[in-house]
Amino acid sequence: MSAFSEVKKTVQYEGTTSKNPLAFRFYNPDEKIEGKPMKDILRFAAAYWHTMRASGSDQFGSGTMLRPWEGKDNVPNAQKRVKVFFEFLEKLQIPYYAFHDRDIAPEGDSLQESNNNLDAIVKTLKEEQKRTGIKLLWGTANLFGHPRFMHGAATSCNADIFAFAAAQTKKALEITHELGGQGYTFWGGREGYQCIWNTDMKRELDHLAKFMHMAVEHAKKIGFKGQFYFEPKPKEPTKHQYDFDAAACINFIRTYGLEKYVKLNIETNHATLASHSVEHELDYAGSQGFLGSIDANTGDTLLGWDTDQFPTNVYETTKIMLIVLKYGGFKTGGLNFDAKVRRESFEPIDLFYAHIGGMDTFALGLKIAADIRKSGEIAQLVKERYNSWDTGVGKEIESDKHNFTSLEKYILKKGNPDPNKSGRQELFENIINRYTFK
Ligand code: XLS
Ligand code: NI
Ligand code: NI
Repeated sequence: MSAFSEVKKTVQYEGTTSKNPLAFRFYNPDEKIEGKPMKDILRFAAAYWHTMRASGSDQFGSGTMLRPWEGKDNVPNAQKRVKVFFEFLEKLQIPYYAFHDRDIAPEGDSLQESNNNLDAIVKTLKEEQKRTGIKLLWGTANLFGHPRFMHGAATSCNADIFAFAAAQTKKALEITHELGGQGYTFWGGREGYQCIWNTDMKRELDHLAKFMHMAVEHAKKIGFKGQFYFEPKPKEPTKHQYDFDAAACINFIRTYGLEKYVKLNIETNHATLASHSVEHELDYAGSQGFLGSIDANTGDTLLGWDTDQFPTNVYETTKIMLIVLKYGGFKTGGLNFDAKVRRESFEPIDLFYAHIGGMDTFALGLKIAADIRKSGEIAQLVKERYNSWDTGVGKEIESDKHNFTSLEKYILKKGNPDPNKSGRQELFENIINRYTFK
């Protein structure tokens, strides 16, 4: 039985002249870019929570999605859903997926019951992974949906909630490990606050760190060698989230001695909510050695919340791929489509169009990025901009041969420095356009 009978065969690369809406025009999985198959650079993943569980509801109305395979919210239906998901992944040639514990299996009346439900679903996931070769990019726990987490999970004012979250995360780590997951993600959920009057911030931050250390310790205990990620997001659902942006997360990770274990999972829409661009967040994380994985989506410039749309902006994917390549590519991470179709795009086929668009936009961005890197034109201009650091006093400063006194002496002797060079921003932009529109 097929859930997507409209999609007769696996979506294939047909090249730029194709008008087939169920074909890739740029994503050619085995085509080599910089000596590596495209699929191994991009490492696409689909998000279980959006692709299988997003209902299309918003603050003003209930769900709209037409999902003929859905039935009661029970284990047999959840098992059926897993099979539908894998049919979807296979038909799109998506090699990885990511999930929250509560997306894949229904929450029971007790933790024990929830864990039993998870075990049943993990069995099916394992079978499907084996059948298809599709892998788990990362797992995570939903520590925000249930009312018990209204004050947060690891940062709750209630110690029992911390304990519950720890127990839930223990299981989520164990199933991620059992499924061969390559990573485990922490996203703040409700780890933040609304009102400073009732909040002991220092205590909450200490607790969050304690929680992550417990996760690291448990991972060691069970032999989980995957990468931990911390996912920055500035607001939503709380007003002040502790994982505001890359800089705040890295500061937290270092302050609490987690730098050996935790890298970042950067999401485009979260970057823009923090008034950054995703390229800023990625380059910052990369420069500090914390670039782990990417939640690939995009926001809407006119809407100030996490709209989680599919990426369609080639400039953006070019910038992203330039930075990913600059820092040596993904190790355990990948491009996880943390994105959902619009409320109005309610038919199953829209899930295909959405992912095809996202995959093609990234494949094209990758190709352009590789062209830009190959010619070295931009790199050369950047190098020239900084060439005062390659010789003379610049080189000496970089090699620690100076201090304030010696630099005072140098500049008193030299006199006023020569005028600066032009930044040539417009020229850079024109060159990028030349590579983008050929
Ligand atoms: C929500 C986050 C979430 C994480 C996983 O805004 O993006 O989906 O990626 O918990
Ligand atoms: Ni995300
Ligand atoms: Ni998000």
